Amino acid sequence: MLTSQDLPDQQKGTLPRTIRVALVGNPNTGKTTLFNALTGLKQKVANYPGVTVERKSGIFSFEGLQIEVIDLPGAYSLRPTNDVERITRDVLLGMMGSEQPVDVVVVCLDAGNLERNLYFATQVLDLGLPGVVALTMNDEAASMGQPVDPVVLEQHLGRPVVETVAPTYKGITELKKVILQAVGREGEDLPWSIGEKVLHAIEHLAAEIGKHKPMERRILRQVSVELLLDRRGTNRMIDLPGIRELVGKLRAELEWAGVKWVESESIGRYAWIKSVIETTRVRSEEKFKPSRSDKVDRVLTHPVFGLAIFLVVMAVVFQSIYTWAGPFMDMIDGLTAASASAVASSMPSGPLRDLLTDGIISGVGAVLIFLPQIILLFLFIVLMEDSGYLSRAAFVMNRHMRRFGLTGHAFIPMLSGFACAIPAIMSTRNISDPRTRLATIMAVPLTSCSARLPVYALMIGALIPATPLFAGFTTQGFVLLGAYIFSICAALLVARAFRMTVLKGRQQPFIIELPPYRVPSWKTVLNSVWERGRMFVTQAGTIILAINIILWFIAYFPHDNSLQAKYDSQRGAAQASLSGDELELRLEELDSLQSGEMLRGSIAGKLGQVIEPVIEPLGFDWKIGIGLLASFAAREVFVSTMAIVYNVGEADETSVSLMDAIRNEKHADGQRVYSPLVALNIIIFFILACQCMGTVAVVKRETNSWKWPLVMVGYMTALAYVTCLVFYQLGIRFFPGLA
Ligand SMILES: Nc1nc2c(ncn2[C@@H]2O[C@H](COP(=O)(O)OP(=O)(O)OP(=O)(O)O)[C@@H](O)[C@H]2O)c(=O)[nH]1
Ligand SMILES: [Mg+2]
Repeated sequence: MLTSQDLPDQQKGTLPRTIRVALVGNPNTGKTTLFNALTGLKQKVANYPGVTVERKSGIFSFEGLQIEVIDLPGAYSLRPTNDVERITRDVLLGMMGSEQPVDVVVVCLDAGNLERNLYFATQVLDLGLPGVVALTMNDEAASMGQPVDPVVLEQHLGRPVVETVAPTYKGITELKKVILQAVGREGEDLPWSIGEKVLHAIEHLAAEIGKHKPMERRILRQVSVELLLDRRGTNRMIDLPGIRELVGKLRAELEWAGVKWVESESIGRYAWIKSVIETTRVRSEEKFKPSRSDKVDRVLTHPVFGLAIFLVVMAVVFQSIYTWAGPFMDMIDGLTAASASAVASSMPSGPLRDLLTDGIISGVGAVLIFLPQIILLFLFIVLMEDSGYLSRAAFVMNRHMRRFGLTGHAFIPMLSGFACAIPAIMSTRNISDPRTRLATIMAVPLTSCSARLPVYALMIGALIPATPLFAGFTTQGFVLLGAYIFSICAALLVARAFRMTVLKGRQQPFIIELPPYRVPSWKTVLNSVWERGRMFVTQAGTIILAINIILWFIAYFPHDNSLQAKYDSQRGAAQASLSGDELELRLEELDSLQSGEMLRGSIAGKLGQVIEPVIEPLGFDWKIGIGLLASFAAREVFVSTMAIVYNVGEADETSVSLMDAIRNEKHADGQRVYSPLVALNIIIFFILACQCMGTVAVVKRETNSWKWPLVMVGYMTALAYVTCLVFYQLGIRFFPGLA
């Protein structure tokens, strides 16, 4: 095994204190899986291209040395076509602010896609940085009867090639060793040729740029190739004095000489790559098996069957969220109630006891009860992502997305929006057309994120009957599916509205790589579900807890003690004149009247009443108003606020669940507050309203301006209000049975 003592002297002397290593390669080649295996971190991995969109770094130590690994977004070329690819280029060329250039670059090569992968790999190796090649997915290639021989590949590339299967840690130690050995060893040029005339032009240009801006030779060469050959180039060096003119002149000269400069690079590289590939594929005893993926794909990407299958998958997902989560939810509910009554019976009555039972235990419990549903939702999302199904769904949806001015690329952010809008908005970086990207950013916050799920689940659970429909599906599952479909439709329509007005522009072609189907790795699945579950619980235990405490205070104070006396005397009167069930009922009624009156007098109650006139036409009363106000902090807070508002923790023997409280809540005139119509309207409001500060912040960051986040908040608020108003007003006229 190699230690720092084994290194050659000249290398030891120059060894940096921390060795910086960049992981690069085409999208979906296993870079992040490798990164996680090297560093022990848990960055997101999934089986579709474009998962990583930011540079992420982590440190591990090996043989007494510190090694910093940088995981980069996948790229198809060093001539970037979108922001994600730009990051990779900038890191490799040391153009990332004040960041030091990397010491070693590890190129991931997917053995199943060697030809395309080698295109980018050779571009990177041409930079001359010390390089190592990680050959990934060779296990898959072997099972298809087409493994790649790493030894032969190593001879061609002139750099060490290590076969890795990161999900099982195969080759990781070997890779670490090879990385250390590579430090300080610049790579030789690869034996392919771009053509003499083009080479000459590149050198001419490099010399000219070098006069204005001294740079390392390899960077200079790279910049010159980019300026000369990339017609859509975004490199700012073009603005150096005289360079734009020189580029024009050199191109004209090449054309004059009959040189196809645009294709010169790809022709040269692919010619060489072909010769490499012919010798690296091991002719396996087993015959090459045509992939089963192709047959499956014919069905899953079929315009009609594909769409039908997608809808069935979604229906199963949302019905299972109800069916499977039920028993676990009951368990959490039971635990919450038990702990509230345990606290209540062990403490004297008073504000502190009320705070603990009503504010903390039942508030946080009301949110935690939805943990099983969140976990199931994430389980399904991960399964779709890691099996490779997501790209197929995007492919099927492309033709439908086009009608809305988007492409299939926008589908992935929209579907990941079911988890959370923040990473979904970041993943729009994969969309290269800026207008399509902005329209997608504006629309994604409408897709139904997991923070909304508790609100839907509460409303549906309390007010939509679980009438069986067919084959195990119930109305509840369908209303939930409907909420998600509604959110997607709203997002698409909004995108279309933007694309037809302020973000008008031509449609870009849609190209997506369909990754091979993979059995999702249980590690990825567990990781992702665990992380999400942990986040949800942490949030319930911190932010939501804090907001609950504040809410409890403003819902409790000013506490009018004379009210207590008034109701106590009425209770005394009832006890003297009534008995049995009648007495029980009267006492319950007095309890609810008292808490209603107390809440009405509290700060929160006053706030709710201030906005009541505005929300009354939507079918919402002032208590719901308190919930709406509070949910601007975080959507889940709506649920815990309702628990506080309806005094759910009231720890006596007849303690009721939040759903029962909602079902039984009445206006002063005895009318029920909640009807199925009101429940649906609350769901619609939560789909459309912008109630997430995190989203606003990420839109500000991604668009680099305040304009777009403000546009987003404005249109979402208006859309939510107007839609709910129209829905409710039409509903009470045409469907009085639901009202
Ligand atoms: N069979 C096999 N699967 C692998 C291997 N390495 C990674 N995977 C799987 O390949 C998929 C893609 O892995 P990622 O690590 O997300 O790929 P990436 O290169 O980071 O992708 P982007 O971030 O989208 O560029 C996941 O489903 C991994 O579980 C490997 O060596 N063999
Ligand atoms: Mg990645």
